[in-house]
Amino acid sequence: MKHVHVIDSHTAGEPTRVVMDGFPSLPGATIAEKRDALRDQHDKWRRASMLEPRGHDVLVGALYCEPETADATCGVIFFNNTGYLGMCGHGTIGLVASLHHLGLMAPGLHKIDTPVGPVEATLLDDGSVIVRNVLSWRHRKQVPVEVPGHGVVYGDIAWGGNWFFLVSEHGYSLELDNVEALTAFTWAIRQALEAQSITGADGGLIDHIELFTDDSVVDSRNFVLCPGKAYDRSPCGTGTSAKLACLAADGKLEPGTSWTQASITGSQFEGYYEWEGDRVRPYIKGRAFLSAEATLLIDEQDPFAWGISA
Ligand code: PYC
Repeated sequence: MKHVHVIDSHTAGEPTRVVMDGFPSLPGATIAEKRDALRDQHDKWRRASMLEPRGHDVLVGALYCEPETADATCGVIFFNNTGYLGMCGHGTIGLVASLHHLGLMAPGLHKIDTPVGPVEATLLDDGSVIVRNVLSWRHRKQVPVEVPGHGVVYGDIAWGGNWFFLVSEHGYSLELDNVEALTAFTWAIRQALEAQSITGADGGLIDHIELFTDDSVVDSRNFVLCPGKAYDRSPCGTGTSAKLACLAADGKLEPGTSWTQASITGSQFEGYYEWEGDRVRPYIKGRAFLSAEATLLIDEQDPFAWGISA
């Protein structure tokens, strides 16, 4: 029997499963190299902990790692039901809450190494966390994509730690009772982008689609389709970072000014940014709550020991 020690939490409704130990040790001097080793040599461990019967489509995993740099508290590799994420805002907040629960992280500022560069997380006394994300920017503005069954859709392509296609003109109601139609629409956009070879910089796969609408209470409400076709229950930390980059590029939000982003579930993140050259440094504030501390058991004789996959 194999044992994997995990801490589950949710950040603004979006779940994170932090893997503390039980995965094989990974070769590599950097977190990106360790991520590659996990993906190329040990991917079944991701599948076992993310897919049914132990996981589900909405879950994001966070493998707790030794830091890559001397002054970091730890490193982390994010993954989900289909593969690997560069950065994950809600997952970083969940990681911090989990490490605090285990007595491994005190309130204050912590550097965390990720495959796409270091981020910083400040754990506040009230349990909320401010993530200083990787540098973010808008790569292209109002890019047309022909979406079969929907016509031409225009969106900005921006980096916030993952690649996003951000659409404001879409005619859909961003309400929870409309999730099925929103999922079908955003999945069609995602497929059309791929089919038409519309990418982020250096051919980066655009694997997150984000729709926006006005919100009656806060600055904006979004619907975010994640790579595995589940929608983000939180406002998405990297997606909010990409949004801040677009607002900054359009001159619609001054540096240091607070932006409150609501999700389709009504949960919220607060964000602001600073310019660093021609890119923006996003700051995202949110809070995670713990939901389980558990040991996953993997019995090699179980036909679904390594998850149910197509
Ligand atoms: O919060 O950055 C985020 C995120 C990415 C995918 C799901 N959540």
